[in-house]
Amino acid sequence: METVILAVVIAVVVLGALGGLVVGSRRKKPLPPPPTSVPDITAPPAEPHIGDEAETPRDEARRTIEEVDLPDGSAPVAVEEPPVVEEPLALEVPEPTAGRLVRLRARLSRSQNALGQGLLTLLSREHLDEDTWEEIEDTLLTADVGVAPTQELVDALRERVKVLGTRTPQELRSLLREELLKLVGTDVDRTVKTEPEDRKPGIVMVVGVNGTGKTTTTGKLARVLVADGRTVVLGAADTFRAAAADQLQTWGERVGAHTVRGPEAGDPASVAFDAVKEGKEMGVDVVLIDTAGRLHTKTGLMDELGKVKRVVEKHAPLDEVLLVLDATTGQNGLVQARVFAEVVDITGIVLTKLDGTAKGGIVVAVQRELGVPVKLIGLGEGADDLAPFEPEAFVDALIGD
Ligand SMILES: Nc1nc2c(ncn2[C@@H]2O[C@H](COP(=O)(O)OP(=O)(O)OP(=O)(O)O)[C@@H](O)[C@H]2O)c(=O)[nH]1
Ligand SMILES: [Mg+2]
Repeated sequence: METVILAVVIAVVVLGALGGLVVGSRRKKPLPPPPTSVPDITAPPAEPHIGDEAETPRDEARRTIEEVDLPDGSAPVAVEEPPVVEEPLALEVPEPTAGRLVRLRARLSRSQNALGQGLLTLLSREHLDEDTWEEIEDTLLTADVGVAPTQELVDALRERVKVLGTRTPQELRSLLREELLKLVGTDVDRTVKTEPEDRKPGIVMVVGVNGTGKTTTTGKLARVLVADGRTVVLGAADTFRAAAADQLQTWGERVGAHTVRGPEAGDPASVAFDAVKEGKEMGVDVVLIDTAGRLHTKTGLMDELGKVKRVVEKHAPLDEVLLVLDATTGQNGLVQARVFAEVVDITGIVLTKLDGTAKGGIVVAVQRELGVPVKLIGLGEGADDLAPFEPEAFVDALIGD
């Protein structure tokens, strides 16, 4: 019995010593080297040296603000937080989609005058000499119309102006309007396909490089659909950041659309798959899938996007794959477009941030490049600042009334 007690005592002593060592070695800073000239051997080793324990040990118990006495000596009063009452979110009623482009036209023309008005001014010059035609060409190129379309337009204008002889401003305007419309294209179907004939839900996937406006567009599109009386499920297939799913969910909550999300850093393809599955089970009209932004040059990420599409198509073919392009990036958008189109068969283009650029000509260039129509345009950060692309309203906005 005694030996057991002895053993326990020894163990406690040894452990205590060890613990002290560990804590000590953690806390103590190395002592400054003793001065070489006059070694002070009289100082007791326990006396603190300069720099020793200058700061409060981190693990020392601290007083919280409640424990600190107030200056008048009165004890602090514990403030009780009022219970959080969860109010049901009032659903927003999005604006109808008809006439949106007309409403947002001012946004477009504000920055587009450079193109439309610039061309009109040039065409109205008394002498349309070579220099003027070159300026017209430059105006178009600066607006990102693209080389081939610019050449076509200039050739057509030259021909028609010649035939016209005298030019009234009115004639010039309608001539330019016609030619620009030809370039933009009036006979393509620009409806966003969300209503397959034989099944529900319609499936739309939104893709593009980082920061072009995919999530915003997905949210705005959900509102457009809800405004048109359709039901929507959102798929947060951007699993890179939790904030991305939150962002999408917030858009959904505003109009009562359910968001399907997965674990952070999870497989985007499986989130997209589940979103369509839930959409089917809930019997909604449309499932919109938001994907993570990815650089077209990262092959791994592009492959992943291809996989998302293939996995979703185990349910049904996608009705739309919308490529979101930031209009302010100009010609670089074309390079992106080409690569995305190869990987996921783009069916429509959304040009965002047209409110902040004079490079509206990109509409023409990108359609040419892909042979895919621009279906929607983003004209601001507001929730209803997404408009169906209507060539007439667009061109009218360019050249003004
Ligand atoms: N002015 C303007 N801003 C826009 C438009 N569309 C989107 N934005 C803004 O662009 C920024 C990026 O939008 P997001 O929707 O988060 O872009 P994203 O493509 O989802 O970004 P990642 O998921 O990070 O790749 C936000 O500040 C939007 O408000 C638009 O049409 N006009
Ligand atoms: Mg996003």
